Amino acid sequence: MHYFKLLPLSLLMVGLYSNAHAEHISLPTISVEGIAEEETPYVIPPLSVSTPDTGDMVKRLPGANINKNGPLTSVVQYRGLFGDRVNVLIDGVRIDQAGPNRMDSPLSYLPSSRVADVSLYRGIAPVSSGIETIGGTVMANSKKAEFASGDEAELHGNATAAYAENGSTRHAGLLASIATQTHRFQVVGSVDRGDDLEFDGGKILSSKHERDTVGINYAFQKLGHELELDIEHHDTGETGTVALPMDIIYARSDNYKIKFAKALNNGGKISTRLTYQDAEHLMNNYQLRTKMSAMQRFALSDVESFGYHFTYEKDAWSFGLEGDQADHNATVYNPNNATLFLENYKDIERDRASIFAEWDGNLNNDWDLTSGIRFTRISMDAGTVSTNMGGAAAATLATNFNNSDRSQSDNLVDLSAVFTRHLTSDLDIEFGLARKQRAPSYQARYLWATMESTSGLADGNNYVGDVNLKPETAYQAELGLDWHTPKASFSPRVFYHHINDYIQGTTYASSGMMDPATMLNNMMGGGTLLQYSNVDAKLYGMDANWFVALNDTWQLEGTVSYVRGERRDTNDNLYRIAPLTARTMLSYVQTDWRVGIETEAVAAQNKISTENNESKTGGYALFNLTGLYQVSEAIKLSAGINNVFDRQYQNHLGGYNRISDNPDIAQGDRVYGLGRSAYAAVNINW
Ligand SMILES: [Cu+2]
Repeated sequence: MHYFKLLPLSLLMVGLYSNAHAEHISLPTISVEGIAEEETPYVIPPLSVSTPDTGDMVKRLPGANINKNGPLTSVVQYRGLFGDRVNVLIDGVRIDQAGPNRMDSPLSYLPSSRVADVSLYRGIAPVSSGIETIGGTVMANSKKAEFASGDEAELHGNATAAYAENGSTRHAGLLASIATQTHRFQVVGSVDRGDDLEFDGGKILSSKHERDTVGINYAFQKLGHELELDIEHHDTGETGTVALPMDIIYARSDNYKIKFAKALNNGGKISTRLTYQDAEHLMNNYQLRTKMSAMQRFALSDVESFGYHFTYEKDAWSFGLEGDQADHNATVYNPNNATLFLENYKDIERDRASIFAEWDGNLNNDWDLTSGIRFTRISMDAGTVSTNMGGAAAATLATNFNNSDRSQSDNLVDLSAVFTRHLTSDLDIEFGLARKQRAPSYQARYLWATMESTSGLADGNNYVGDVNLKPETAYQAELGLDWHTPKASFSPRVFYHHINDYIQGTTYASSGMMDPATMLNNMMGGGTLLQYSNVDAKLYGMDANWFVALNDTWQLEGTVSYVRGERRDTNDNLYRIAPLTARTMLSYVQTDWRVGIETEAVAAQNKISTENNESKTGGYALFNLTGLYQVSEAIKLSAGINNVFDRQYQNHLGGYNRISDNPDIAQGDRVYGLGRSAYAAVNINW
């Protein structure tokens, strides 16, 4: 009984963007008999209809949050770890970023109008969920058509459209399919458009966005064989990223996937998957913002990657062989002098090869265990760079880099064991231990010029890399309860992460005024210069989700997330750690309509990173109204008002305004959160 699939965080919005074939959800669900324990991974249906950004759904998962660098540039944070540390899967696949600052973050590849669900492994991610899962695994899946149930071919589809007042945000998604019992063909597409967003006090310049996606998918199934082919094209147009030094002019990607699975006579199953991605990105600092001509720059970047994934599953066992190879480039140019260039990243290779074994089963009637081991080899290399920008200092840095030991490889070992003990029919206890590793990002290893291309850190500091960085090693412990009755549930988790060789910027050890990095940094404005280093860190905290049916029509539910991140080698804090956040929703539920009021209470964040020059933020509470009306089995309408009282607030994870010509937000101030926005949406299934 997948009871929780319908309940967490808003019954209110369930089904609004449900799968093309989703059946009418009969409500109230509190009469459902039999209560299951919380699902793994923990899934929520799509909730946000007011923004195009799937990050607004992900941040509703317990322990999850979003570092927002622009309206489409959401970087997943889970329990204080973010960016390259979190394994984000879109339809099961890890996507590489063409942008060295993660402007095309993985979530930007799946617009909210096409989302079927978002989920995460609470706490320790199983080793089978991916390579480099030190910060967990978070997933977003797109809507997919189903095979026909009868002998006849069937035509189905789903269309969604929404409008939000703030920024005149419009988005629409479409899925149309024709299917028999053995063949299925679907086309998907989406359109997102929006103008500059507003807060009580002005506008965020520039926070406009535009994005189109289109894809085709064919699937075949017969006698235990499954085959799927998928091609998608993504095109993000001019989109602001005020927390970063440049804005997106375009980010285009073609993603190909082929999957094959076969059920074996011995009861086992083999699955294979090949993926290919080709993405290109243009950004600049003068089209969506003003920059004096001497400082104007644009950058072209690209990534090409190939991935493979083979698994064999039988009974409780699964075995896998997988890997990927990514090739990155990024070059900076001066638009006013076509001869000038700087090769920021040149022929960067980051190749991963990995094997794993996992056992997921019942030890006896009372105990379940998920346990696995994974070995990974990561090989990285960079080409020789050149530049004619930045004078002698940059030339010296390039020469030093070209003479350095750029070819590096790391061997990683992941181990995990998560025990679940069923104490009573409605109470489970969970206990987990893991060791997880992550190799340095290509930015941390190969950033040779003093720049800010840091995988979306957005701390405003300039960085230099270090080819000799060691991998991060995390030791993780997790303890949780899962209490579930027909009328109420509560699933708290406490966790502790002990991370050795945590990669973080520390003050660059300059040899003096003639140090080439110091000289180049001074030439570029003289901001704080940090160098990626191995330090020691720990993170600990708790997160919980809960639900109470007050009576047949009223229900209350929510999540609370808290994390504390500290250095162990100094007494500093870690950078950009989500403040204590609690979401609470009170809903009134009828058979074909529902309304709710949600509060989002966020505490002040005073535990900031001195090393990163981070600034504090105050606490605030927002109120959102939501409503859903099921007109017929096929048509659902929804509407609501976010930030009803137009509260002015600054989200700690929202980054700093990098734009000099916004009269409403000073340069260097934290970007304001969105003001009031009324929205309406329609969802049609056929
Ligand atoms: Cu970019």
